[in-house]
Order: sequence, then C-alpha cells, then structure tokens
Amino acid sequence: MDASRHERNGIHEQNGDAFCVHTPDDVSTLEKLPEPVLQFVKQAVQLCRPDKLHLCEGSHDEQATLLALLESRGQIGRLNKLNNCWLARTDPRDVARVEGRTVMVTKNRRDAVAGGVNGTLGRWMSEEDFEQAKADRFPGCMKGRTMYIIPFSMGPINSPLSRLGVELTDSPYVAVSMRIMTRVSPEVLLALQHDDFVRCLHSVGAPCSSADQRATWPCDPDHTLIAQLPESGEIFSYGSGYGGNSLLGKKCFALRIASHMAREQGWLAEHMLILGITNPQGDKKYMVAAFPSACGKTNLAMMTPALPGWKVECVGDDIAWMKFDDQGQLRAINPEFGFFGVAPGTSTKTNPVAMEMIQRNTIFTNVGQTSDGGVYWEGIEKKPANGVTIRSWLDKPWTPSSGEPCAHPNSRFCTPLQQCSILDPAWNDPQGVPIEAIIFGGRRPQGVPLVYEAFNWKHGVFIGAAMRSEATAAAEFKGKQIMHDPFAMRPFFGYNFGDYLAHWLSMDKHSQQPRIYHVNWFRKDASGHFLWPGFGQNVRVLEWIFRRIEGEAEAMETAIGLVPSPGSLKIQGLGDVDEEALFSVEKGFWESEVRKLRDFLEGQVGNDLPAEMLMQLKQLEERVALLP
Ligand code: GTP
Ligand code: SPV
Ligand code: MN
Repeated sequence: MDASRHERNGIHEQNGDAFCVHTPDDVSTLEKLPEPVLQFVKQAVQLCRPDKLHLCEGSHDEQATLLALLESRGQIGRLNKLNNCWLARTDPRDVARVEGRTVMVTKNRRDAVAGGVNGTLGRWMSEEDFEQAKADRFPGCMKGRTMYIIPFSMGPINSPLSRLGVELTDSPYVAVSMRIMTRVSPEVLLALQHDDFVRCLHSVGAPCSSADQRATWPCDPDHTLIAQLPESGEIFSYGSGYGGNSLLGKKCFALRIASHMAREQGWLAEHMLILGITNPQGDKKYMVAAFPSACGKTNLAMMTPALPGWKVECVGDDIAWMKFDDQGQLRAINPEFGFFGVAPGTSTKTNPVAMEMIQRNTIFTNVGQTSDGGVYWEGIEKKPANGVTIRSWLDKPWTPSSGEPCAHPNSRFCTPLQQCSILDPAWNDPQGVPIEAIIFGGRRPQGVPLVYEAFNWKHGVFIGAAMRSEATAAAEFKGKQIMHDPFAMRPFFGYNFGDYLAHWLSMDKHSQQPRIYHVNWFRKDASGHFLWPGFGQNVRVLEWIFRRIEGEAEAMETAIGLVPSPGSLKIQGLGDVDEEALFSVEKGFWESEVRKLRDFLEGQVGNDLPAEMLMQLKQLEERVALLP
C-alpha cells in the first residue's frame, strides 16, 4: 500500500492545506472547543478530510439521533422485544481484537517490549515505520463521512485518579458505544480547558462518497493497525470498528497508555474487575481480580452469592486504576462507565444480574436474533417460544442443528454501568474504594488448584507473572492452547514487562499491601467435566479469602502457595465435590509448568527480568523438586 491509495480510488482531492470543513454547523462546533482540542481536531481534519464534524455532547437525544441514523443505514437493527436495544452485525472479518496488528510506538524499542523481542508480550514499531504506516492509511480516510468529536473522561470527572481523552472517529457505532462505555458530557469539555488529554484518532478505513454509506460494516481488515504512542499520549486506530480496536478509551487508553502513565506517576492500570463483598455480619471488603479476556471477570463482578447472607456489589468488570493513598492503603476506581461483556454463556442461571440489566438501552454486537425481536446465544438457556425462529450473527436462519454457532463466541453486550442492579454505592467515588485482596486467575483445565494464597507480596507478584490460560475468542487466536498471560495483561502492556514487574515489586514499600491469591474455576476431571460448579458458588472461595484477611481461616503450605486446610473452605451443601482433585499439587505437572515458565521468562523477558523474579522462580523450582 502506498500513500496515494485513497487518491488512486478517486476519493481524496488535494485542496491545499486549508481547513476544509466549513458548514455553519461545523463552525459553531469548533467555537465550542478548548484551544488544545481545536488544534487536535484541525490537524485530524486536514489529514483525514471528513465531510462534516459532529461534536458529541453525550445527551439522550443525541444518542437517539445517532441510533436512528445507524438504523436508517441498515447498520443496526432495533430489537423490538427489548426496550431501546439494538443489534449490530459486523463484517465477519472484524470480530475481535487483533493482537498481531497492535503496536507500541516508542523512541527506543526497549521501552516498549521486554527482552528486545517482538514476542507475545507486545509489538514494537519504530517512529519512522509508524510515520510511514500512518501516511499509508490516514490521508483522506474519512472522505464522505462525518468525524465525531468525542470528549470523554475515564473515571469520575475531577477525581485525582481520572484522566481525560478525546476520540475522533468516523464511526457512529463507535460514537454511540463510547457514550455508553465512557463519561461523555459538556462537563468534560469544561475540564479539558485545564487538563491534558489523550489524543485518540480512529477510522474504519473505508472512505466513500457521501451518498454511498451502504456498507453495513465498513472496515479494512487487510490494513488494520492499532498504534499506541505512550510518550506523546496518542492513539491511532485504523481499519477495524470492533470493540477494543475502536472504543479507544478501553484497552488502548485505559490499559496501554494508562499503564505507561501509571508507571511514571506511581500508580497501576490493570485488567481487573473490582467488587465489594459483605458478610452476614455486615462487614465489607473490596477485592480486585485479573483474569484474561473471556475468563470470568464480568461473572465474578456481578455474582449472585450461593451462600446465604453474603452480598456482592460491582464497581467494575474489566479495568481498575489503583493507587496507594497517603495512609498506605491501595484504592481503586473503575475508569469505565459501561460494560462490554461477553454474551455467550450469560443466562439467568450463570449471571441473572447481567441478564436483567441488558433488557434496555443496550447495543448487542454479533449475537443471534429471534423472530420476535429478542436475542439469542449459546448458553442463554431460554428456549424461544413456539413458532419463533432464530437468525444467526451471520444473518442466516439458524437452528440448534445448524452445525455452527448462533452467536459469535466473542459477541458482546454494551450496557450502561448504572443499569446494574448491584452497582456498588461507591462506584463513582472520586477517592476510589480500598482494596484488601488481589486475585489472579485463568482457565487451567489441569493441575492448578481452585485457590491458593501467595506467601507474601513478592511471591504474589511472581504468581501474577506466572499466569497462563487457555486462549479464548476475544482475540484472533484459534484453538485451546494454554498461553502465558501474565497479570492478564499480555495484550495490554504499555511498556516493557520487565519494568512492569519492577514497578509492581516497588509497591512493597507501602504499609498495607493487599494479600494476593490465585484462583482457577476451570479445572477438569479425567472425563472433561469441571470439578467446580463455578459462578455463584465462587463466593465460597471469596468467603475463604475474606476470612483469611480477618485472620480466621486456616491454610496449609504447599509448593506453590497456601491452600485451604481440610474443612476450611466451606463446601457443605455443594453435593459431590472432589476436594482432593480440586486442590492436589502434582509433581509431574508442576515440574513441566516451571520449565515452561523458565523458558518463557528467559525467552521473552531475558535481561529485563528483575533479579527478584529469578529468585522466586528458583525457590519454586526447589519446592517443586521436593514434592513427593
Ligand atoms: P473480557 O470482557 O473479555 O475481559 O472477559 P471477562 O473476563 O469479563 O469474561 P466473562 O465474565 O464474560 O466470562 C466469559 C465466559 O466464562 C462465559 O462463557 C462464562 O460462562 C464463563 N465463566 C465465567 N465464570 C465461570 C465459572 O465460574 N465457571 C465456568 N465454568 N465458566 C465460567
Ligand atoms: C477483552 O478482550 O479483554 C475485552 C473486550 O474486554 S475488548 O474491549 O474488545 O478488548
Ligand atoms: Mn477485558
């Protein structure tokens, strides 16, 4: 591809470097913008050549207008059975994050990727290569389209833990989704007068003549590129309209750019849910948990506890920004304003809270549709009424015997946070909530116990670094291979993973470190059945963690950490649970696990690995060697 790709298509006429958008609407839009935002918009307009500008104010009426526009173009359809709910079907080539086309752009390669390798822990692109890639893609890319200007806040506006952004996009689907997922309001525009912001530029990469907006899901999969420039606080995303590739407040900003900021400013930006849990006596604790994509964060964050008297409340289901306060207490905010949750597997049994909240004001993407205007997916466990037929995410007639999934495995719902019936009272607290436990976890069909506790902070950081999990449909990977996914951040690191580990280790200086745990809901028996019922029953594990923090639950030492002493985890009333199989730590499995971990850390992190991590690895190897 070369710089004149769009010109060759007859789409981009060069009309000097005049600021080319000048309808009366556009002019009044621009007058409202704070100077730095205006400069950002002007440069983007010159580069991308949109036909029109639209400044998003985030109002209800504006949302309705944009949804109606999308509907009139056939880009979304109304779901009549639900209230103000919509279905988007993407181009089948644009259904998930594309890690292979996601890059960090920094002056020095070492600042972006560990071990000097473009490996599984991120990809680096040089500034020169990025300039070329940008020149190959962005000139004229918005021709025929409107550029939406979206000022947004990640986190409560004016919280010391929050940060601002402006996304410019030619996708109205992105505009309506950003209005659900982030705080978009005139207040943000005011705040932008004083505060710096992250500059986010997004294009679907399909310029068109104004009259022809017919493509139902414009995208350019062959040239997709998602580039983060942490040193200048910029994001450039081209070619994909889907989720984390295009809703730039989420993974690109709140994880990749923010983790870089967090390191410089002494805080943490993590792929973690935040929940509050209250025991029958009314004592409450907040916990965060990092599981890789599609491994159960949304489910845990909204859990309906199976133990009587216990209550779980949700602060967030995907991202936590955390900082130790002056008292040495770790505090967390959810920078997001909505949920972008996995649909398949969501049912009134597994997640009744989510099922209730998605009945209104929700945008579904790539789920199946019933002929009476409802939604359908694998595991919804609700038979459609007699005579009702189903169309799949590919808009083809579908029955259970069709031999292909009804919903794409990475299909999602996009719903406002405030519709969650168990939203925590402190969800919008600018100070954040106090965190007492950090939980890591993954999908491990073999070998990894239901729960274990780290011996101390350093060992806990090592447990995060050692995380592995089965691949899921949230990214482009195929099959069920077990991948290294340290801290559930593998696709989201904004800087060298070795430096990231050093940053986590440096938190040891604070007076009240939360305890660190590892959980695994996904261990299977020899015939492939889950050993643990999961979902609402996971509260039994949280209950044990709760009592551990209070100093009330017994644990015993194993080679990998502290597991519940026999009888300490409350499994009464669960029926058949094979405790032995759930908690066994087998020598053969862990020998192989530790070997893989050493290969990974040496190969991918190399000299950037902090010495403390090598020490932890050696100690684990020694403990595993002593296993019977
Ligand atoms: P992202 O939004 O991609 O970051 O994912 P997430 O971590 O929020 O994943 P989510 O909670 O949406 O879970 C995805 C899948 O995991 C669904 O298919 C769930 O049914 C399944 N799942 C969640 N919790 C459990 C559990 O406790 N046991 C079992 N067996 N499956 C679970
Ligand atoms: C994930 O993949 O972890 C998600 C979905 O939360 S997306 O926003 O598409 O990255
Ligand atoms: Mn996620």
